[in-house]
Amino acid sequence: MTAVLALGHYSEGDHAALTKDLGATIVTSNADLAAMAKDERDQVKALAFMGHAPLGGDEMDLFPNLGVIANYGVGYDAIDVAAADARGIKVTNTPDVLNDDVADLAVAMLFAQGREMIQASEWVTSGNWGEKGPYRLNRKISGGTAGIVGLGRIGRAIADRLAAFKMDIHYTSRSEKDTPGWTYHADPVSLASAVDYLVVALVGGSETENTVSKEVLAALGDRGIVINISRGSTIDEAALLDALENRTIAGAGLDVFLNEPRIDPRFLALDNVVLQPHQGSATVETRQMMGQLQRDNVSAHLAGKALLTPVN
Ligand code: 8YV
Repeated sequence: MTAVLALGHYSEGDHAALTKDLGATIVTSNADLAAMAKDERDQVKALAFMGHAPLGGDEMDLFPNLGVIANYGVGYDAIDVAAADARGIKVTNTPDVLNDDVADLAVAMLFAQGREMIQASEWVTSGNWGEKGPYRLNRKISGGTAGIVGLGRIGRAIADRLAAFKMDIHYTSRSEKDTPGWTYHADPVSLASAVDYLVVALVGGSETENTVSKEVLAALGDRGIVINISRGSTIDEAALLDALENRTIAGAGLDVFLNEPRIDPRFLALDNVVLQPHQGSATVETRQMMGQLQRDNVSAHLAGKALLTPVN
């Protein structure tokens, strides 16, 4: 056993680097932590964490010498940071390196759903194009009105892309930003009533739970398309499913859900959605940078140096 324990389903490259560069022991589930022998747990100084299963004080207490939890991802809502604070444990994340990929996927889903690309592709592959004629007309996206829920680093990257499509940008955020020409809304209902596309780029966690509520979805209306690349928890999922089934909104592009990866089967019966398996940051290039940043934070801690991207 070594000073570094890694938890998660790592790519081959990350797996190799964790073991080679850091001599890490790798386990895949929270249950594996409690199964470790006490003398092994006592040696752990750093935990490289990947995944979305909750990591709380009980797990932290298994490792009396744990000094850092280095999260693989920008969102660290799975980690109880208050519990880490109380134990003097630092938490780090992997911000910025994934902004482009997550923003790209948000825009791709907006276009895929808006232009009905999945349905239109099925029109081709089913032979309908040859037998029945052209696919039905869909909708113009460029020049539309988009609302970004949460104008942080990723929200800004999405807004910049949509602005290039001549879209009118509205947003809601903790505070008004210096974004000339973009319209700030103090609350998400006001935002939703002003736009056709609602793109959710919030942090996860209890403070943003169900920000996109039944009322927000009603305000968005039947031309509305919801895009979510944040966390499933930011949307009232039952209300979203009702709205999609009853077509009180037009559609959705979703990369995140409650209870991933076993998502609500109601999603699978819908024909007005584009569904992705939480893959916003999942490119070879970006995952390499995320893995490197995670390992650099672990190395910094072991060397007694300042952490690169601390969150507490
Ligand atoms: C995950 C993410 O970290 O960065 C985030 O917040 O949700 C993703 O990049 C990744 O899927 C590994 O769990």
